Amino acid sequence: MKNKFLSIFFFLTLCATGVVAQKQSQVLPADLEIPLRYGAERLGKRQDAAMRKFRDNRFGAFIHWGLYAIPGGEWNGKIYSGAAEWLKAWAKVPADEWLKLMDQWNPTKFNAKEWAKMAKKMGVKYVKITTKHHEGFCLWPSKYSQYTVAQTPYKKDILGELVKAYNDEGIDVHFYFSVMDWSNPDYRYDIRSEEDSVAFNRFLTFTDNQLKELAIRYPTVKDFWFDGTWDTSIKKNGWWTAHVERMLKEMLPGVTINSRLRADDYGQRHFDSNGHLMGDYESAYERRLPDPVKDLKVTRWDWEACMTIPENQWGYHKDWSISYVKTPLEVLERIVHAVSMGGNMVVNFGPQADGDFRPEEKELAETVGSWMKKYGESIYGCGYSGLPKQDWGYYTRKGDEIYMIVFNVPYSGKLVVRTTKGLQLLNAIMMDGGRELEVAETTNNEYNVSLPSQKLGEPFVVKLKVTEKADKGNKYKDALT
Ligand code: H79
Repeated sequence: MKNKFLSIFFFLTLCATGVVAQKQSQVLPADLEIPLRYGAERLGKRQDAAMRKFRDNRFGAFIHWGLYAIPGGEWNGKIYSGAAEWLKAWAKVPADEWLKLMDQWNPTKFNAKEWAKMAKKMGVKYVKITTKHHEGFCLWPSKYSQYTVAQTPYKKDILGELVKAYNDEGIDVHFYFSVMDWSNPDYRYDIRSEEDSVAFNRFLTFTDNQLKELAIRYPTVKDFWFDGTWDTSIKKNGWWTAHVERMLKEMLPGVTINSRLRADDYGQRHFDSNGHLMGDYESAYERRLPDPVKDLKVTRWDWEACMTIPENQWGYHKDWSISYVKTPLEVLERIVHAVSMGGNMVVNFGPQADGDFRPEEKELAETVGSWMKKYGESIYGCGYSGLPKQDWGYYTRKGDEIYMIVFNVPYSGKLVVRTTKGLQLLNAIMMDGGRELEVAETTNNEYNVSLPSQKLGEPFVVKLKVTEKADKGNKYKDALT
């Protein structure tokens, strides 16, 4: 008993000092949890139809499109190598000067139907669109702001056109929304005075209004992905993030919300002070992925990663030569890596100011799309296999089908499969062409799958049929709950 009180005291001290930040997996026993008004709304994964759809989609595209596409990383003759959508900050451009770029917003080549066709061909099941990035410029005609597409030469509702075009192709639309807004003088980085508090409350009302407006104008939206929520001002107003989650879920039944929106009573973000995930899925894997051997804890919750094609450019940057640019193969490997660990992957595109995509992005969409056409069965609706990763590549799994996505063909031509206790391998076929492969059990629970001898030019997939021996425990089923 004494020990218990000591632990509670110790834990509360850590919370107060902020040491218990992001301790994701350290969930306390229920009787040691500290009471929270604005913590996780729910324990464990959501299992309703909308969440299952979110999860089964697995592969999405991000679109970062805003005024930053016009300068494309260059200001007053100087090229800035930082992220193009942050150029206003790098070049210290005052907000009113930056927002004058609106006079040049006239994407004459923009064609929402073409964008949707490109996404469909690439094989993405959803697209996340920047409705408003940090700069404050809105891709929809918001009645709460003077900085929107309606006040540009182009005038038209770009977001509305995109929602319709993607939905017509059967692609879900998700909204990116930056809470931090450099165009609004009421935004505060911290709350240090009564004046700050009054201004920031006005700002939160403005943000609520914009969010309600988005939900009402575009009711087919499936998800809100919040960004720009890391400032102290927001951490001190965790109640507001819980309110936004509830408000959107009431307005749009089934809508999904990322963890990045959320802060709890103590300003803990993503995971609350008791270690429970807030929002519906974890969204901190930005331009990085969990280690496939060491970080298996991520299979306990839903998560979505996002990545750029260059090192760190989300908005259009005119000079991609300033950083390494991933090849389509490297992009594909990251998609597979995420799915193999039970996550989704979103690949970013930064369209040009004229409304067209740069050639590198078009080519990448084509290459990834033709692979998905052949092997998408191993991605969509698939998740963590429960098997230990092997050097040849990644496993994904859908029920009794396990997919081996092979990136590195071993010199021996034999792929090692180590199953868990009770899992038996029945057969192995090449997904492309359907040829059955020879399978030899070498030791208990270890098999060798022999590959055909011809040289294989691209990552390929071997489909395994497995069965669970009835009397043994099934680790994989636990991973799904
Ligand atoms: O929209 C893309 C990026 O522009 C945005 N998120 C993706 C999807 C993003 N912006 N910044 N970050 C992600 C990382 C945040 C860095 C921060 Fe900081 C560290 C914010 C506060 C501390 C850098 C240093 C920016 C301000 C100070």
